[in-house]
Amino acid sequence: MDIDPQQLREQAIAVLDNNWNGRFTKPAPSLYPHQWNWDAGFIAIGNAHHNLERAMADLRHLFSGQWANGMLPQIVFGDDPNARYFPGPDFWQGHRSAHAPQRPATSGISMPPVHGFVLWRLYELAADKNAARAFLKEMYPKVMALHRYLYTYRDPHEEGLVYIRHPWEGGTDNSPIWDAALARMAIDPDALPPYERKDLQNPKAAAHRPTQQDYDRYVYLVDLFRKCDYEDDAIFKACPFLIQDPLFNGVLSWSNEALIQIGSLLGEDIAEPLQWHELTIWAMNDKLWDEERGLYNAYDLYHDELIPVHTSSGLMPLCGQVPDQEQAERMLQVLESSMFGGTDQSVWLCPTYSLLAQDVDYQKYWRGPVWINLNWLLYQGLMRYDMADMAQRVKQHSLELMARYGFYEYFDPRADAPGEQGCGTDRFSWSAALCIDWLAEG
Ligand code: 9WN
Repeated sequence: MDIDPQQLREQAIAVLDNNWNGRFTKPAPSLYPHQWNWDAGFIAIGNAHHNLERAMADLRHLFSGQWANGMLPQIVFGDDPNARYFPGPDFWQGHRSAHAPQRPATSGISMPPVHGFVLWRLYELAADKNAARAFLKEMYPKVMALHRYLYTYRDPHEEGLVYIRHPWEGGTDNSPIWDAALARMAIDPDALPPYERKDLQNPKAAAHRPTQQDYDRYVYLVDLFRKCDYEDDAIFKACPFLIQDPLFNGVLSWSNEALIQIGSLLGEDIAEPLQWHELTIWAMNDKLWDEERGLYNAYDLYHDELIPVHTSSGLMPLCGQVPDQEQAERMLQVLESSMFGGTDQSVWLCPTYSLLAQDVDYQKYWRGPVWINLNWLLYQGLMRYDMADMAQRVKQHSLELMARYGFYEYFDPRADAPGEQGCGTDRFSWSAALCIDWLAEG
């Protein structure tokens, strides 16, 4: 299909403009009416091409919700009275924490730390380097505080691997990676606080959203965190969901690297990010790398076992240049294989879950569909290893999906799928933003 880059770019900018509410960019017009953490990072990359002020405003707004202990929340709530989202601020009860800001209201968990490499990208793209440098100076301590929080409170054995304690922290809410840990959580649905999902009101998204069993567990965990007043030590002792995720730690590695670059530019002492960087890369290769399967596993810290499922999260450490060249070549083979369908004309790259898995579900959220942000991370990773052919394939598939079907949240990976390929909400901000970034490369 011939893509009209100019037209696609204009459409993408219109999506971002439409989702901008004057203070921050929403991930989507109605399904996600507040500000989300890693979304804000990807959105800033898109805006940086034509509206650096907006990119900076979004990140400033996000960090206005940062907690005093450095934790950067998954959601910073806006104050639109018509916003319908569960769980809202009343459910999170962030005020129970001694660290949460008075305002804005936030959730009490975090998300993959994309902000380091996002800042560096903003700087690279900026025409006005002085303004961009001043912004780096403003943000560097905040991102450092986030990473310090992660290494202090989320790496209990000081291994260099950070754990997440809720599927929403991973950003891949119902990924098969979490299945076993969630299934083993014995919860009594009658003992859960009452709640009403709002996500099912979106008719197109409803069919693909996480199940009721998933939501019961999401809610159970939030309730547990509230009961612990969001104290990390107490949560670590009580929480049955503690997972070291290769996507999260791969992104962390890339951002560590960016903090070294930013710190050097600003003349800061970079000993701390250097140490994080080396340790995390070493630990990922030592503990999470799976030579036989050719990708990185997740590790369940609570049950003390590897989680060997074939999700594309296991390929994401490429973006942080975690594998060496030989490992990266193994990963490329896996991507090319029928698991992810890399050379198969009937597959849109890159499915989030192995197409050979018995329970792959082509339209169910993070259990098979193509997501543009993961494609973008994969593309960046492949480029770092001079795997330009496959990188271009990932890029081309992403652009074509968006040009054909619109800026959807996720896409059915089967090129010959019956019905609609665009899934979830339309006019999804990070799809539009990363489209702009790709188009700018020509
Ligand atoms: C919970 C906003 C977010 C993304 C996540 C995506 C989805 C939320 C939800 O939407 O998660 O955080 O309600 O399903 O899974 O990656 O950041 O776009």
